Amino acid sequence: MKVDPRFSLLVADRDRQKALRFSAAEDLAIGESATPLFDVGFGELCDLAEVGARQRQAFESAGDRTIFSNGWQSWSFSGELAAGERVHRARIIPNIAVYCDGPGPIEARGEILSRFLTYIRAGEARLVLFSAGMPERVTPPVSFRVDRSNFGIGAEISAKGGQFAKGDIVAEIRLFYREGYFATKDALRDVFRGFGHFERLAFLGSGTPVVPGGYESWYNHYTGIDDSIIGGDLAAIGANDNLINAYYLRRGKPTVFQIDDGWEKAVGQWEPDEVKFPRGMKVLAEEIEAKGLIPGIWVAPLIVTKGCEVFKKRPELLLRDDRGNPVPAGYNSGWNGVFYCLDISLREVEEYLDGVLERLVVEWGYRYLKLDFLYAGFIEGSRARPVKPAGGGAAYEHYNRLMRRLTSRTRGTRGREVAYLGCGAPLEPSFRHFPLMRIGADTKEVWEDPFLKRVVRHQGRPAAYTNLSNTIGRSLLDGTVFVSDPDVVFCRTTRMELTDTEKELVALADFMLASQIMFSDDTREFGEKEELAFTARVVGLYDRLAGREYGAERIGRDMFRIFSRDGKVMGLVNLSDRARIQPSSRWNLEKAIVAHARRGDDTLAFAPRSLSLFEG
Ligand code: 9PG
Repeated sequence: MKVDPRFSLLVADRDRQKALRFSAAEDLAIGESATPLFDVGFGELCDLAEVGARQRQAFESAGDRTIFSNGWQSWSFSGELAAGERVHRARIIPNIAVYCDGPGPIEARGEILSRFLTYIRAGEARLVLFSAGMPERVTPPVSFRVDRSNFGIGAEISAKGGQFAKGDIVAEIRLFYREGYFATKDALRDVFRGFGHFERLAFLGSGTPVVPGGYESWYNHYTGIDDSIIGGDLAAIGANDNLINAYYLRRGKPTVFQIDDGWEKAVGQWEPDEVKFPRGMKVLAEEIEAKGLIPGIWVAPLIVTKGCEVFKKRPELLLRDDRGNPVPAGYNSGWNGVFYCLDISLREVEEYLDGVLERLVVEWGYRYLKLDFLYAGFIEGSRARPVKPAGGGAAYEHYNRLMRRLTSRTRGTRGREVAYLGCGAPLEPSFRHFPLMRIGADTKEVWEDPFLKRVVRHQGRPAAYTNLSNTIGRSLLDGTVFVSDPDVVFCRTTRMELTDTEKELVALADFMLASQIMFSDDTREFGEKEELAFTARVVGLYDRLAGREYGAERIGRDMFRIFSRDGKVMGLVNLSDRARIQPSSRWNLEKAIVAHARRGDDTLAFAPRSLSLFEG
């Protein structure tokens, strides 16, 4: 292993894994956006992980080796890539690529960039590398670059502006070899249990993983909300057998009712829009609470749009480039184009945002805070306070300090517990603050938006397809690193381009491979024959599938096996646009739980965009 001379390495055995602990070999001031830690060849990695000779041979000769790529933030792509496959970067609108990229150079030809964790898989065999961090100390986020041709791996940290004294630990990388999905998952769980971060969510549900659920306004109304629309939604939730009432509320489970984007004066100005919400937001939180639901609200604390007050009146709070111009943090056509972000190194920004959270949680009484667009904390720029001891100099140190403060109100009004959901958030820097985390792109009432898919090619584009591939791709993180929020399940038929089979696929994949079930339909539109019948079927399936742990594994492009730990349930997910033929010997149509398959001679043809499940 070639270790960068600025660091020294200590290898230890922990949790039946190798712990590679890197510390500063000298006093260091980090000036570059990506600092190399080490480079290692595949053979040496196998030696280090004590992979036996036979397994290693199998590894090297397998025809179906894949590399796991985990994108930087919630909306970035995550999943296994086979030879020749790559993730597209948004084009045409460069400020959209900013969303998903993360710090450091984008991936070069011939390599796969993966943040936080990566693995190489051949059949059941997995060689896994990840940044385990340390519960007692915050370390910089780690990126891995895997060479596609020889599986050599380079690792680097993102710590620009940071300083380390000689001997300071800069990273703890874990390495292990396991066979099987659940053996891998257990190894991750062993490490992240040490952070104890799930305990903060105990009130949202019982069991592991916790399964919170509820209503959110976004995919129902988008920004078109007002006091009477929200009031109407609230009244309607309990009025029929919709998913949230049937599966959560009526069964006495904690249920969220979350107001999304559209309540505020402007993105970056977190006061109620007085025209839409003349009674203010506090009274709504009380009304939600009075109905026995947990009041939730959306806020994007780190970003500012051109129209908002901070942008105009407190320009000194904005992150700037070295010529003094505000740095774009993204592009959103709904927010009249380019938007910007705050300089999170500033005390004034911390005080200002702390005041925003104080208002939402303490003054108004919201207890489920969806903090969105958090990736903006890592946008590169010249931060005003780069030097210790002003609070740490690197983005990850500022981010950590700020997020700790913004999520510090764990009890709101009358001592009731508060939960924070991270969204659009950098995963490694966020997990200890946001055990509840959006792990994928927005789902949408359409499988793919052709313009976003073919023209913009943004990896985090809102679409059922991108959403599902992330839910599957990140299933190893659910219940280990995160209580995963896969975004919403749809049961509606109006304003809806997904077929029943596609909606069922979303509903089941979310339930089996992630934790939170959010929902965003207008339940007043629901009729007995269609929406309520569909809902009853989903609830029936949830009840039948509950109590087991599930996993998924890629078997081909857009094709996945799905299975329970106990082997009692198995199935197939086809995310492709074509029917896919599989040998029928594995599946017994007589024992189907849900099947979208047609029998051929010795084969089954699985319908496009479908999930089939069988009793094993
Ligand atoms: C509110 C929304 C909802 C939603 C969030 C986030 O990459 N994109 O183009 C992109 C667009 C919108 C978006 C995320 C990504 O939506 O995920 O649930 O809260 O903000 O504006």
